Amino acid sequence: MTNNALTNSFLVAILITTPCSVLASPIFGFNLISNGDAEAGTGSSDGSSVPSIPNWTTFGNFTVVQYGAPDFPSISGPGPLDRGNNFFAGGPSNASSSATQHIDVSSGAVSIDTGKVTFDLSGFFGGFSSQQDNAILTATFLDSSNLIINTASIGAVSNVDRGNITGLLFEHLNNFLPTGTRSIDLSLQMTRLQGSYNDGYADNLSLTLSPVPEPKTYVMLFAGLGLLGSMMRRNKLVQDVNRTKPITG
Ligand SMILES: [Ca+2]
Ligand SMILES: [Ca+2]
Repeated sequence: MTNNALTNSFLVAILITTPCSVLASPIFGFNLISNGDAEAGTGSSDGSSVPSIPNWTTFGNFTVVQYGAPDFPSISGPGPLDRGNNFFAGGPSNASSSATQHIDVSSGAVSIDTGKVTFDLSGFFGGFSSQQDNAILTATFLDSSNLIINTASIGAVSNVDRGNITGLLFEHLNNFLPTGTRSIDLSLQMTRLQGSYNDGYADNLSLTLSPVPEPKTYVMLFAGLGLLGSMMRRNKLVQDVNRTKPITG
């Protein structure tokens, strides 16, 4: 390999790795919630049982129910297109139940503390018929001492929002992640306001973190592309000159 080829390879390597190095942390760019779709494990076929739910610590009769169970969201009513088999539900005979999950994001500390990491919290939330039972997902941002920096909540889809139809609607929140965040506590709270069953429902919960690219990253990228382009043109000139050089001797 010639020096020019080596230099070009080096530049290409820089161009490929520079913007991506920002994304190198394993906490960026994918759903950080484990079993956010309630599909790990078997859901209750009628809502009356309370199976254990992988990846979540539950309180009260928080449960997972199969779509299509009688008097619950159906397989084709309002809800996610990719709803799978199950959704989270508040469960039988209780006014308040919840499930929590702790997410360590300390590996992204350097990027997080620049103040240029965004979080995206989303999910489907709903309830039963004209009842006001509801589900709320709260993300609590904690520092290295597990002290609360800030919180963000979505959900609380009302019966009016649903048009008094049993089902789930999409909710979404996007904002900057507080600097100093080292872990995130997630809590899915189900609240019963009518009847005996806690009909707070939720599914397809998602929390993703994304670094906002620095403007200088683009400057470096385009500067690098320009430099690479000029070097390639120069190399082509050299090759052309070599190709047209008269054969001597
Ligand atoms: Ca599901
Ligand atoms: Ca109810």
